[in-house]
Amino acid sequence: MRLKVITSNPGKVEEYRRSFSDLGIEMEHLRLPYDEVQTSDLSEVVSKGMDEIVSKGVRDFIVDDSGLFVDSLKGFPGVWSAYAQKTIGNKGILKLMEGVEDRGAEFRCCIGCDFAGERIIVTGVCRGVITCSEKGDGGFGFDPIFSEDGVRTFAEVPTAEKNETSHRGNAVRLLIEEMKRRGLVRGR
Ligand code: ITT
Repeated sequence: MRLKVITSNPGKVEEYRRSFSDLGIEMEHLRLPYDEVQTSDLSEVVSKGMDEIVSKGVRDFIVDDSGLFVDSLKGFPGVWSAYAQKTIGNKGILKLMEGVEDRGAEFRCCIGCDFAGERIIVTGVCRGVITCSEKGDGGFGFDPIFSEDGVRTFAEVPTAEKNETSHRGNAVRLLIEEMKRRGLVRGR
């Protein structure tokens, strides 16, 4: 069994490969641009994106829209995470948080999966804190400034360990549960 991961982000593909390897599902990276509608709802972005991809005749795929929501910044950068990452970057987020005591934040990941003609959309969340400096050189995006356990950032832990608690790992677990419930993959 094979699923295409439609993204411009190779870091996401690596995480999906790890998560799905136990189920014997192969992940193939496909760069296929699709419109990301402007909305405050990640699942709406995913759902509209899936319609567009299916209309191009592509099936059996995963799309993923994610974001970092910082409590003290009223949820910014949230749905503007990709833009914020490209413009102000991690240093810019740290600058906005200088002297801020409340470091709480959460990552959210919405996965849309088209498989065997069925559509599943799930969202995973991971709560943590924004660190005071960048740490680690693994992972991607906001990983060097986000810590789930308050000790190490996601850029300091191996991918398999990040998947155990991350927003994407949690979304994948929900997805696999639903795929099993619908009989799309085998397992209890
Ligand atoms: P695609 O839309 O092409 O899949 P993208 O990197 O633009 O790739 P998103 O819009 O979903 O992906 O992500 C918004 C931003 O959040 C982007 O800058 C990512 O690098 C970042 N991001 C997403 N998941 C992350 C994670 O697990 N760790 C750190 N940063 C993450």
